[in-house]
Amino acid sequence: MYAQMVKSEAANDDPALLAAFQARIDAGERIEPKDWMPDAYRKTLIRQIGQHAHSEIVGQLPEGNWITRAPTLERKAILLAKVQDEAGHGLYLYCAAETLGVTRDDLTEQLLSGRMKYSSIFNYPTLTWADIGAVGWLVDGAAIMNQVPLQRTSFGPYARAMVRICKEESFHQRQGYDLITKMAQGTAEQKAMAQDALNRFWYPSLMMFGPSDKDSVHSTQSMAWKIKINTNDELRQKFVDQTVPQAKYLGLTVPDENLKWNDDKDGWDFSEPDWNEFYDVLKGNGPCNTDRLEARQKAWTDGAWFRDGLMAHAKKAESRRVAAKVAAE
Ligand code: BYC
Repeated sequence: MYAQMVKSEAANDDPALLAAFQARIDAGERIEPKDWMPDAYRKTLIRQIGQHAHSEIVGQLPEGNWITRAPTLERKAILLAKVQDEAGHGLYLYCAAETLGVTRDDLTEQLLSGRMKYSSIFNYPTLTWADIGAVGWLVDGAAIMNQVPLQRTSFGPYARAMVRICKEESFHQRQGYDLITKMAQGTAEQKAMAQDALNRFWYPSLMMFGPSDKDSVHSTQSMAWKIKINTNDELRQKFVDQTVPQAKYLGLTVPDENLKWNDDKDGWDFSEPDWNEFYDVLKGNGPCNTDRLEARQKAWTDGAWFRDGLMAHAKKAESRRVAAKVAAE
C-alpha cells in the first residue's frame, strides 16, 4: 500500500497519466478502486462519500426521535424500517469509502472531532409528528434529486451503492408524502401542523444542495471528474419545480413570497435560503449540532467493547486457521 502511494504521489505530476485518466472519465468509463487515480480525486471522493455516509447515520437521529411516539402500529413499523434503511445506506457508503484506503474508524473519528461534516439538514429538530412527514417528503425528496444522478458518478463503488440507496429513498419519499397528505387532509389542527412543518423545513431542505454555484468551492473540479453530475443550483431548481405542485395539491403554502412561475426558464423563481444561517450551521451553531455529535460520540464510546470483542474474535479465528494449516502441512 505504501509503495503504491509513493508511486501514486510521483504520478500526480505526470501530465500523460493525468490526461489518460481524464480521457477515461470523458469516455464515461468507471474508475475502480485498484485503478490509478490522482490523489486529489481520491481525496475528493473520500470527503464526499464520507460526508454522505455520516449524513445517513446522523440522519437516523431526528427520525428515531419519533419511533416510540408514532401514532399507529403501521406508522411505527414504516418508520422503523426507514430508519433501518438509513443505517444500511451509511454502511454501503462507508464500505465504498474504504475501497479508497481509509477505514471506517478513521472517518468516524474525523466526524467526532469536527474535521468532517454531515448534511446541514440534520441539525434541525423534529418537533411534531408532521415533521416526520416533512422529512420524508422534502428531505428524502431533496436527497433523491441529488442522488439519482450520482448513480452515474465516475467511481464504481459509489455509483453502485447509489442504485440501491435510490430505490429505498423513493419509498421513503412516498411514505413521507403519504403521511403529510393525511395530515393536510385531516382536522384544521392537523393541517396547521403540516403547514408549520413545511414552513420550518422548506429553506433547510433547499440548503441541502450546498451553496449557490458562485460560492461552491468544489463543483467545477468535481464535475470535470464526474464525481458530481449537476451543479448545486441546477438540482435546487429541479427540486423546487418538483415540490411546488405537490404543496399546491396538498393545499399547503410554500413559505416564499417571491415564488413565481417563470415562462422563460420554464421553472419557478424562488428566494434563496439565508446563506448566513447555512454557514453558521456548518460551523456547529445550528439548533441540534451539539446534540447530534454527543449522540454519535456516546454510540461510539458505548460500542467500544463490542468492536474490541469482534476484533478479538477475528484474531482468534485467524490464529486457529493458521494453526490448522500448519498442522495439515
Ligand atoms: N451540509 O463546494 P461545495 C440524506 C459543504 S443524506 C453540510 O458545493 P460539494 C438522508 C461542503 O462539504 C444527504 N455541508 O461542496 C439521510 C464543502 O465543505 P468542505 C447527504 C455542506 O461537496 C437520512 C462546502 O460546503 N447527501 O439525504 O461539491 C435520512 C462547499 O460546498 C452542505 C450527500 O451527501 C450541506 N448541505 O457539494 C434522510 C450527497 N453543502 O467539505 C435523508 C453527496 C455543502 O470543503 N454529496 N457543504 O469542508 C454531494 O452531492 C455534495 O457533497 C454536496 C456539496 C452537493 C452536498
